[in-house]
Amino acid sequence: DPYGLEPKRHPSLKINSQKPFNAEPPPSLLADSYITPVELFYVRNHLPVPLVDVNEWRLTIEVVGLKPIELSMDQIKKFPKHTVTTSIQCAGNRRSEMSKIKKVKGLDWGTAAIGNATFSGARLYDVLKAAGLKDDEIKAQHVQFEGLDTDPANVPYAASIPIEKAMDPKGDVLLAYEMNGAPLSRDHGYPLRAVVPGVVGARNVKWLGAVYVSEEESSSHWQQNDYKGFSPSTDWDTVDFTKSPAIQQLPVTSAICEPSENEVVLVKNGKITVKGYASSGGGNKIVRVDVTPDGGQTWYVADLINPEKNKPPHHWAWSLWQVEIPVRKGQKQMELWAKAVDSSYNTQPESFKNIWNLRGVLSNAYHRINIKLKH
Ligand code: MTE
Ligand code: MO
Repeated sequence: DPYGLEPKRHPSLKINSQKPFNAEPPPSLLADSYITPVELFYVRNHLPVPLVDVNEWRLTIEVVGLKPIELSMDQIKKFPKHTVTTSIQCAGNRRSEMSKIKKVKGLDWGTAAIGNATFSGARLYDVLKAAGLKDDEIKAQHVQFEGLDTDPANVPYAASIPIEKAMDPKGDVLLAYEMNGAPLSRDHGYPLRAVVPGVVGARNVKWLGAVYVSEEESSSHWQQNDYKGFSPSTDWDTVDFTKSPAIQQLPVTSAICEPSENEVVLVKNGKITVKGYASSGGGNKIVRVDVTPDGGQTWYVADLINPEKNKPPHHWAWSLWQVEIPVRKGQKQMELWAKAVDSSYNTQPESFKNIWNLRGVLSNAYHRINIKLKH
């Protein structure tokens, strides 16, 4: 069984698939801390978790036109240690809401395939410079990351990012060996993973074995034939994956984490408290979250929790938010909607209908929940 060596997981995680392991925390726990604890951080594995002996392990780095080099963990740790707090979100986060409109193909994620953590490691920028990459090398267009996790045909997980992101001195792309101050856990990429702030989870390759600076994007299934958006009218008979670009930066999203769908909420002083998260891609910051209890007749502006100092377009962390919503005397139920606005004034679409796509990615419409009220 290739899944015989999987690590132990936290019992609070809600499992979407056991082999490969895919799980997300309860939303109420997610909204409890700005920094998501490692054991509650969603896990998205496509393949078995590799068992890596760090003493044997080496990272191969191959810059187009140059001889490949190999680095040990000790050598990677000799580069200046850089620390970044960033959210990481799966392209399929909130897919289950989109699939209610019409079925989509993919894991049935709720609202918690996202987390916010502090990662430390070497800057990819520093390592690639040391490997001989020149700023004006025109053949250097993409940076491919290859994992050590492999399918039965021995094909590894892999993905790539554009060179513009990799070589942006303020892009904060890391070869990370620590998460929240401790060595990476096995599920989150031990001993080394790519952390690409502002970019979809799929490019944050875990269990790194090799980095290739190349003229071409990664040729992997996950870069070419998955993680792309399409029109609502595109179906599995007509889809042509060469026609859409690979997802890199995710659009703005938000979710209500507390209360949860169908929860009975106790009204205090004529009000209830509503909490959640909001996040945007490409280094955009969340500037506002609006919540309505009456189908958009009245919007209440939430308080944002966001200690990050980095300014857009280099702002990487999510925002948590909280707002008090007034309740009418005797009101028995409420439908809450939330939407976020980012620093480019992008906001979320009102419904899933016109953003529906066959893979259920980019599922960022207003989050809506129904609750019951107890006075
Ligand atoms: N890297 C490898 N090697 N194998 C994988 O299956 N999954 C990707 C990415 N990196 C994956 C990977 C996807 S789709 C996501 S959303 C993130 O890892 C999830 O990171 P996490 O499990 O640390 O939350
Ligand atoms: Mo993902």
